[in-house]
Amino acid sequence: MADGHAVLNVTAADECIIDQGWENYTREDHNTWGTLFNRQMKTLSGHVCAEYLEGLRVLGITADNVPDFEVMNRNLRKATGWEVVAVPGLIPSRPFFDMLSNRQFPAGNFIRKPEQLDYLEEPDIFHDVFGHIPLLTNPAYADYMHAYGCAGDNAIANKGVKYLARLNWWTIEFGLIKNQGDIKIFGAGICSSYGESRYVAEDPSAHFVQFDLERCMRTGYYIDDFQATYFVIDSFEDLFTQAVERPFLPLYEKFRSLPPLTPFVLEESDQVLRRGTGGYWKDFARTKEKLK
Ligand code: HBI
Ligand code: FE
Repeated sequence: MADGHAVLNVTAADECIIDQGWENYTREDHNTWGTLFNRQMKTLSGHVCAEYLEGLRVLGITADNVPDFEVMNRNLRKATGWEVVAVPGLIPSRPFFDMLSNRQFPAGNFIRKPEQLDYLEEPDIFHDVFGHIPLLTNPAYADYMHAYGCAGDNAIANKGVKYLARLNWWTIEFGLIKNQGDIKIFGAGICSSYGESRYVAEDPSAHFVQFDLERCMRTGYYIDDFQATYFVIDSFEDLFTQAVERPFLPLYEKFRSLPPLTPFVLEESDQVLRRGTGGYWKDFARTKEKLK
């Protein structure tokens, strides 16, 4: 999740990697992790996909303490060949994509302060690890993340990062998935957010629309509020297939001359799975603001 925040100005991936410094976490840090973990497990219960819960189990991620990457990576590598590497925060797109293409997920090693429980500007270790890492134990999702990273260089060379960032936003960060006939959460930005996970689970305002690659690449977003629409995939296998079966370059060319789509208005072509009430957004003047 990188938008509009200070980003480290290095280029090579290995220059961004730091030691996690697990022994430096204070009791307060471990307590903050535990508070966030317990609160989210309660909020997500019954609403998060089975593959996510399986990932927490496989990696032994619990409320007890901030996960130690060295310990967690032993099981993550065994599951899908991925590993988590510590970075100081947001990194430039090129090293970010390079790391994903090497099956390395860059996770900030800092944790928010107790007074920042509900929202912080920049993704911390709770967002990156509790949000993003469990699903990397799922082979199809792990392959999707790898394919996503591999698309980075070509996107940078062809002014397509905006479209990749949107695909990232509507799937990796805020995606929903069909699970045993129900619609469940898988996006890291929802899993790690108290407010947004409750909004998705309990508030009828948002539309749920069938995932469509072009619709997602063309749909802008606001980085600091809940979504007006969530896109729903059939399965991680289907998401991977859709991401790799079509070359992205022709899409970048096509989109360049088209206006962005908005999550506030349903398109004729949208396969609507749930029409939201729009209640949360009805008084928001910002729906005119520029979308990313
Ligand atoms: N850096 N640490 C980190 N985490 C991200 O999710 C991230 C990033 N840098 C760039 C970036 N994301 C975006 O460019 C992508 O979401 C497209
Ligand atoms: Fe993120």
